[in-house]
Amino acid sequence: MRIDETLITKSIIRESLSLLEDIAEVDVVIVGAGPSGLTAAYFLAKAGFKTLVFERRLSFGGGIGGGGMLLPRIVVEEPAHEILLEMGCKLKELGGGLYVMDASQLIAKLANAALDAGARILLGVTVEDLVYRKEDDRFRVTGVVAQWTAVSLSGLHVDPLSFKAKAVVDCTGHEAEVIRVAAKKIPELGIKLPGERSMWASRGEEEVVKYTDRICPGLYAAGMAVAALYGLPRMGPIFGGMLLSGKRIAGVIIEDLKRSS
Ligand code: 48H
Repeated sequence: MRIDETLITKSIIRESLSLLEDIAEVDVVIVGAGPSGLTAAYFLAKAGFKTLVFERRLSFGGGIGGGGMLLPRIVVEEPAHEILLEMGCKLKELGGGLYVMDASQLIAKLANAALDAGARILLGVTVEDLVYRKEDDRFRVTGVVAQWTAVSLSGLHVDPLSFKAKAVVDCTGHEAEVIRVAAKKIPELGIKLPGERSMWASRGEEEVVKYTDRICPGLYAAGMAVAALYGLPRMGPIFGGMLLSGKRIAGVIIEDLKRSS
């Protein structure tokens, strides 16, 4: 077989530009491809919404790959295990409603489920700002401002691009990076962001799901970003709360978008 280098170059450029043009306007932008972001992407794409995930790193999974202190297993509890069974994960029952599974399998299955459902995941892109409007004295987030992570790291002065979305979800984990931007740039929202509290697994798991919701029109949060936003306890390497938080925010957004259409 004769491989034409020019064809490789041209097809990558053509297909990538066509993708970028298509994602300039989507239904939902999810920032962060960790467990909460991938689960939210799965449920949103499955419901038929045009869903785009921006991930800063060149890999997905967020904190899953680190397991517990780098030991390659994670724990998940009922009823979140049902999401994983639906995705074809192998779980080992521990009793008391707890299950243990392989961390790399969780990353692969979550990402695969989101992609198969139709979500797009763009790796190596950092969301650095928001786009918002003030309408009738209310603030509405209408998109994100993103930059290639390599460019951000280089320190070069390169202007970013904006991506329009009806809903933007902060799934950036402990740092709650998108909410942090909103707190700084839209002080009228009165966001405090106290940061997560010390470990208390059962309370952390329950509360992270309970507090998962819309922050203001167009802006939502799931996963550890919710714990950082409301000062909830951390839970360690148990991931049921992250999955259920991702599923819950998908449900909230689906209702909001159906109502506004
Ligand atoms: C693009 C970004 C940006 C940005 C960050 O940390 P994550 O795994 O987040 P969650 O909330 O889905 O899951 C948290 C879980 O992994 C965890 O840490 C738990 C349960 N801890 C408990 C405890 O006690 O410690 O994933 C966030 C993802 C990462 O992949 C980041 O690279 C990415 O978001 N990210 N992507 N633009 N500005 N900031």
